[in-house]
Amino acid sequence: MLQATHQNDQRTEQRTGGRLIVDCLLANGVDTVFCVPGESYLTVLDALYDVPDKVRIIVGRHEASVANMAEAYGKLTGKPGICFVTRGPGATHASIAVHTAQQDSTPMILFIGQVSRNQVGREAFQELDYAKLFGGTTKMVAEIVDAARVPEILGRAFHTAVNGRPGPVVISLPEDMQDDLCDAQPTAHYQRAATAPSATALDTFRQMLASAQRPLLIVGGGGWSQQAVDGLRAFAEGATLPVANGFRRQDLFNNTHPHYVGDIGIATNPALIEMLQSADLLIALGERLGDMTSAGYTLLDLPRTKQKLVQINAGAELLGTLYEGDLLINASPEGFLEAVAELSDAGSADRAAWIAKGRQNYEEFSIPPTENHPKVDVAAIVRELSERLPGNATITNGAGLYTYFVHRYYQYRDYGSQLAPTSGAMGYGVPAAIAAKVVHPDRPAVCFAGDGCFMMAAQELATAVMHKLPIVVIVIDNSCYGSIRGHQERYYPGRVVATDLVSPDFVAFAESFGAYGERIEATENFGPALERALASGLPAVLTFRQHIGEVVKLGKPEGAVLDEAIA
Ligand SMILES: Cc1ncc(C[n+]2csc(CCOP(=O)(O)OP(=O)(O)O)c2C)c(N)n1
Repeated sequence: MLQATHQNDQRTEQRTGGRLIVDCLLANGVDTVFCVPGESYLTVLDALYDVPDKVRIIVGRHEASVANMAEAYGKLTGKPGICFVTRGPGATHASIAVHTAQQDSTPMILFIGQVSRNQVGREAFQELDYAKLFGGTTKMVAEIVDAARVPEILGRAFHTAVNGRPGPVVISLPEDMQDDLCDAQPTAHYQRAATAPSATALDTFRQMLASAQRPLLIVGGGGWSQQAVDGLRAFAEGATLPVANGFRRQDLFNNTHPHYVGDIGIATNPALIEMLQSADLLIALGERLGDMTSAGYTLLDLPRTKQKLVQINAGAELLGTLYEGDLLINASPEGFLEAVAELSDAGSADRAAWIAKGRQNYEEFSIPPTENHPKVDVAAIVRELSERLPGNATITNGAGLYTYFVHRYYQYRDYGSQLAPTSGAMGYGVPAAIAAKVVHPDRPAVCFAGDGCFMMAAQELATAVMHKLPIVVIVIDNSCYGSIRGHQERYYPGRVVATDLVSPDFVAFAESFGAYGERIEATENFGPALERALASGLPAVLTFRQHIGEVVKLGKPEGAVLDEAIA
């Protein structure tokens, strides 16, 4: 390892590569970074030391978590989430979030310390080839071997992360490069390249819209913004369209709006599937209609759907490449919705009835069952939470059977009210809630987690306590990896293996971090417990038991919940 020799050379106004990296971050509007420190990027850390009022550092306990935080930050703000980790072990830990950023189309830049340039290729201590490691999960990987090229490469990183289909970028920072002095100046702030439909495409779209009797607008993907979400609402109202949200993109259209007909993801409402299949026009805006939004590519015919299909995506590589589509439009949600703002079709009586039927089906489906309640009823708790929290609260989750209840019974209202990985990554919810609290300190951030999911990121309670970020975590404790257990019940009855768990006492566990903890013994105790948790001003864990019988029931064929993979 090299000895750090320089700060900056004041006489020549030269800067070290490390300082130039931080100056470029500042020039690109970065005010928050997530990290676990490492000796491979000490010079960058030292440059951050000088800008405490400009850059907030959220230091966490595991690279998977801080990288998930950065990913969630990118999802919430549309700005690249910035994460710093150390070489090999840090990078491999962080890789889960890079994969999520890819699947979720989230702008993110992961910076990784690297061995010195003169050691590359020797399998030096913790050395890794990041181009190979991240080649399949990123939009760009670069190693900066010349400090003078920091501005150029960071400029490319920011533009690559946000433009086209947003996604992750990895930048490797050889340790000695960070100490080199150079004359280069930081780049200007990155720009978003505007994308919009052509006049011809708009014309065709208008005609298709006008002749559709049973259209369905399906929204999803990345690159959304408040402006786009406002535009979506105006468009759906003006053009008389029902709106369905893709898997884990339920916050793009207010679930209480009369045009909202539900989400297509895990255990989709059969009536919505019927609506999808009997539609005569599908408009997929940002949504790539992938594995989870098509029930494993079974809901729509491949490659040609029997419904007319309009695909709108910022990523040209997603157009016509899975489904052929009748009209392909290369535009971001914002660019498309701006262009169609004036385009309205009053709609026929038939279309209003089509929407009303879809809405009624959604409403019936999203009301928790009124009988056969367990003592603590997850569905009722989710619905109560939905009713108690303001629309701008952020609800987060990872993967597990429990997410079925959250997605079905919570009514997401405002943009940014859902942070959930379409990659199906466990351990996402806690760091995502922390990121939500960082971005919106004045809004509640509530994480749902199974006992399995929680324990993949539970150490970040310490991060929440240290940074005074009062998230609420609701742990559904069923002493098993429930979703996998459910699959076993269904496909390998009587052969339960490797899915039982023995978890700690979650209340005592929370308290040991200095967080608030409370156990809920009956459904009706949930509301007051939530109020106490929120009033405590501390990070909080509320937990309750879910009987194994519930899990088994949901796994059985007649339970129907596990018809599709629970991710
Ligand atoms: C990182 C990761 N590891 C493993 C899986 C596979 N997996 C999906 S759900 C699940 C079980 C989740 O258990 P828990 O969090 O307790 O929730 P439950 O299913 O019991 O509601 C597992 C192991 C995954 N999706 N992500």
